[in-house]
Amino acid sequence: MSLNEVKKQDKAVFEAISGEMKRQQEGMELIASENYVSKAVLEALGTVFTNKYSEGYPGKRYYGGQDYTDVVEALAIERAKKLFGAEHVNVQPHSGAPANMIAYSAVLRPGDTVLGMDLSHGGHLTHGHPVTLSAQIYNFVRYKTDASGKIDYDELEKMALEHKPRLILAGFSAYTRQLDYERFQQIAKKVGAISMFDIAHIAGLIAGKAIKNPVSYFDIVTTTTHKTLRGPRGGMIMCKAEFAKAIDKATFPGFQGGPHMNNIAAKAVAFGEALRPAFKSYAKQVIKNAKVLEKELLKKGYKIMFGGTDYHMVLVDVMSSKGVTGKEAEHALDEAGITVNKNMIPDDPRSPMDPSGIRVGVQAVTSRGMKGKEIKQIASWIDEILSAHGDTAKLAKIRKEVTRFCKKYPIYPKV
Ligand code: DSN
Repeated sequence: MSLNEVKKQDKAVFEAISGEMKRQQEGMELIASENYVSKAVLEALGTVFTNKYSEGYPGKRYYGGQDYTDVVEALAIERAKKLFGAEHVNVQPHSGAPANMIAYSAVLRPGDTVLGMDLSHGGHLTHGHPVTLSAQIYNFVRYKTDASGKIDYDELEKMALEHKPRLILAGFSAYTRQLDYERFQQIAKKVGAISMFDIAHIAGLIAGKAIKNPVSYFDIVTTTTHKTLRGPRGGMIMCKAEFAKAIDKATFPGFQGGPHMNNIAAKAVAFGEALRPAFKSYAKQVIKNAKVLEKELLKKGYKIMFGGTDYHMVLVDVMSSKGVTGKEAEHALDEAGITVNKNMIPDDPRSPMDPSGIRVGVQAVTSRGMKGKEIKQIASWIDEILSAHGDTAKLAKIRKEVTRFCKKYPIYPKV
C-alpha cells in the first residue's frame, strides 16, 4: 500500500505504521481473533467513503448525497444474506461489542434476565461479565461447561426453567466445541426465550461451509467481520424477519450515529471474497490446521481444554502442562516472535491478568498459506519456548528462526 502522503507529512505515524507492517510480516500471529485482510479490503478501507455521513439505511437516509453509499451498503447486505442464509442483515455495527449491546437493547428491557456462557468457560466479556455496561443493565446468569468440556444441555435447560430468561445467548471467544443448535432452539422455545448466537469467532468457518450454519436456528446472530471471516474490523447483526425493525432501530438511532461507510465498503469486498470457492478451501484448511496443532501439542504433553477443538483455535492449560502461567507463556512466546494471548481456563484458580492458559488460533497463519508441516513446526517452537522461558539467549535464537520462516510467507506478496 502506498504511504507516500503519510510519510511526507507525519513521520511519527508513518514510522508506527511501518513498524507494525514489519511486525506483522516478521512475526507469527496466533491470536485467535486476528487475521490478514486482502489488499482489496485494505484499499476499500482507505477510500473517500470515510468522508461521508449516511445516517439511516439504503433508500432512507437523513442526509443527501447517498448515491454510492446506498450501493455499497446494499451490496454488503445482499452478500451477507447469501453467505449466511440470513433473513435480515444490518451491516452498520462498528464492532462486536456494540453489535451485542444493540441486539440486547433491541429485545430486552432493563432488568431482564439473560442466560449466557461464563467467561472462564470460553464465553465473552460482552456476554454479561460483571465489569460490562450490559451487566449493569440486564440480569445475566451464567452457564458453564461440564468436566468433559461440553455444555451440559440438561443443566442449561434446568437453569432456563429456573431463571426464565428473556434471552438465551450462545457464543464464545475461547470455547472450541461444536454447539447443539437444535437443543438451544428447543430450550429457548420451551421457556419462551429469544435465542441469540454470537458467532464472531467462527463466522468465517460458517461462511466457508466448514461447519454447520446456525443462522436458521437462532432468532438473532451477531458477529464481528474481522476474525475467521477475514474482513475489516467491524460488526454485523443477522436476524429473523420479525426482529428486523427492532434491530435496525436499535442500531440507528438507538445506539450508533452515522455508519462508517468506508468500513461497510470493505465489508462488501470481504463478503464478495468469502463467496468465492477459494474461501471454502481456506475455511476447511483452518480447521485441519487447528487439528494438527491440537494433536502435536497433545503429543508433547499439553492439556488441551474442552477435550479438543472443532474450530480454529485451542485453549491450552500451560500451568498444569508446563508449570508456566499464561502471562509468562505469552511473554516468552512474544520474545520469540510468536504472538498469542493469555486466557482463563474453566474455573481458573488464577487471575484474569495472569491466568493458567493461553489461546492459540491458526486462522491468520492459514491465510499466509501455512499447512500441516508448518503447523508442526509452530507446535515445536511453542514447546521449545515454554520449556526455555527465562532463557533469553535461547528465545532470541528462536526469534531469528521464526523471522526467517515468516519471511517465506509474505502477508501482502506484492506490496
Ligand atoms: N478480543 C476478541 C477476542 O480475542 O476474542 C473478542 O473480543
